[in-house]
Amino acid sequence: MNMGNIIDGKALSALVKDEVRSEVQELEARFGRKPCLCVIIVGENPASQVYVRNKVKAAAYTGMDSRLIELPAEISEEELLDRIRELNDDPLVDGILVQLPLPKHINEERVIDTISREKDVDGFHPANVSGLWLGKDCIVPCTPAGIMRLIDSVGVELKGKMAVVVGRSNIVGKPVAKLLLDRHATVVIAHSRTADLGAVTRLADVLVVAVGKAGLVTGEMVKPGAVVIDVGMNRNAEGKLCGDVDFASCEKVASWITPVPGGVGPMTIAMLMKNTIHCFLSRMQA
Ligand code: BQF
Repeated sequence: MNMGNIIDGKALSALVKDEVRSEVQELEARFGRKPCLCVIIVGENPASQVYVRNKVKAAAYTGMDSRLIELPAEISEEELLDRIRELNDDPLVDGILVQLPLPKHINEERVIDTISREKDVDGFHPANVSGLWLGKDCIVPCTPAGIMRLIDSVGVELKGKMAVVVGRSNIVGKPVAKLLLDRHATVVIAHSRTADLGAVTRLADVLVVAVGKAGLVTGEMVKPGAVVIDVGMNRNAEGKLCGDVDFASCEKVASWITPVPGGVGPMTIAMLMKNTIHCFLSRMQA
């Protein structure tokens, strides 16, 4: 078996963004305007600032319009909700995203509920969450959608395979488990309290790790030939970006593995562009 192939998320994300770029041109010709993504950041969290910059840059690359709205950390929840409502009512805005996490005095759930579900490019609104779990056509959260594209890029058949997702967040673990289930994988959701995590992860033909703990998964926890997807975004002692998977040891055992950086992260951004197109189209056709 061919071990240790690296799945190039950066290259795949470039393909997806190029696809979006030509879609943007077609949409502009057909509807007389480009899709517009609106990104809201509250406060000055340095990681969040990098992420929103990545999103605005990607939008520019695809040729779509974007707006970056930077709000002070002290803004009241009511004021933020008012800004969102304005954008909900703005016919020139197709996608609205509020960068998480938010300052502690703001209730994230209220914020997410306030974004119009038609403009919810993150797929976090309860209408989209329920749509995903009921198998309806809806916006799929960007990271889970990107993970599925990465898995599909290596041509592995999911039907009948064992998929283990480590992590149970609403943003990654739970939705990616549902997407794997839709593809007829047998899905196990493990997490930080799973007893003998290694015994569970060793069952996986496809292993998705989204916990937020550097080095959580090591080579002896991976089944030989497994596809390993690392969703972690941690900084080590030297300030270097690293995932939840110990790349050096897992790479020797896995058939395919995503690196950090350059794996899931770029695909998250690319799928955000796809979701913006999706929102634009459903609004234009409503
Ligand atoms: C790369 C995110 C945790 C919490 C909130 C490219 C990104 C990251 C890495 C990026 C992430 C992570 C984003 C790389 C957006 C992914 O080259 O490896 C892009 O911008 N991401 C976010 O918006 O919120 C997060 C992780």
